[in-house]
Amino acid sequence: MKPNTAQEQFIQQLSDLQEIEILDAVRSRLAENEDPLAIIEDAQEGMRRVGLRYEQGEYYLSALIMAAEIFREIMEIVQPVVVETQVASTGSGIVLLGTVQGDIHDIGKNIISILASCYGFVVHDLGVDVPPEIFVAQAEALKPDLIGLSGLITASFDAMGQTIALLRQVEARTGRRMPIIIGGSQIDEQICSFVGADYWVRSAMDGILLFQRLLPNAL
Ligand code: B12
Repeated sequence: MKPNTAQEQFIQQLSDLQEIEILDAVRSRLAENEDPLAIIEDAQEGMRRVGLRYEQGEYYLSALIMAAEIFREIMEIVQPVVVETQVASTGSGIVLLGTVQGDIHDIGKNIISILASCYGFVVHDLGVDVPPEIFVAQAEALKPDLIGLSGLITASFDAMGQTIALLRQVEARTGRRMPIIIGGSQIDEQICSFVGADYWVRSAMDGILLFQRLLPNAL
């Protein structure tokens, strides 16, 4: 869907790294009872544009750092509202989550972690730059019902593939099937089949809907 003018202004403010203006806009949107997830989605689009401007040489690394800091501040405001409004324990089950080795992007993964907890899943978040062996050890110890891998940089796709190959060996050894979902702004169908994952998503809500579809009554 094409953003409307107010939405476009919001996205552009984040893309322009206008910290004060964007935080004010977040507060006003919440005051008008807007869905906090719609705010997060627009902020995600703003971040995508920051990334493009970096890719095109208009922004330097410092802009990515600044954008991450602004997003952190946005989440500080939005998160309590998400927790308050999204409580709907319609799903259940254990989710093992982490950003794969070599990648330190965690903003999207953290949103998934918060939302999945709100929706009744038990989340074990291993953090960022997680080696394949740690995923395997935790998968064996925690016996998750599904595994979510996050990765945003091209270099992380090999790590995803290695992690998934080892997790498939655990499945073969134990006879326990663990659906594997990958997520991140650069992920698509081609990467999903390249790394051997079962599913891929690029939005938090699509991720949660998928979790619910896969694990309606896991506990
Ligand atoms: C902020 C940012 C950073 C911050 C990250 C801070 C942090 N704590 O995460 C910092 C400054 C550290 C950073 C560093 C780098 N970055 Co950076 N970064 C970004 C940026 C602008 C935004 C990412 C973001 O947070 N988006 C907002 C969140 C909410 O969206 P999201 O991550 O996509 O997550 C959503 C979905 O994808 C999904 N999701 C995500 N994970 C998962 C997992 C599961 C299981 C599920 C279900 C769903 C799911 O749900 C989330 C919520 O809806 C992106 C641009 C982009 N298009 O992504 C570049 C980008 C990812 N970075 C890029 C690069 C190149 C780098 C660096 C290599 C730069 C450098 N020269 O050092 C380093 C890499 C460091 C490393 N080893 O990881 C490139 C990657 C290009 C590529 N193809 O490899 C991008 C795409 C920018 C660009 N267009 O060039 N970066």
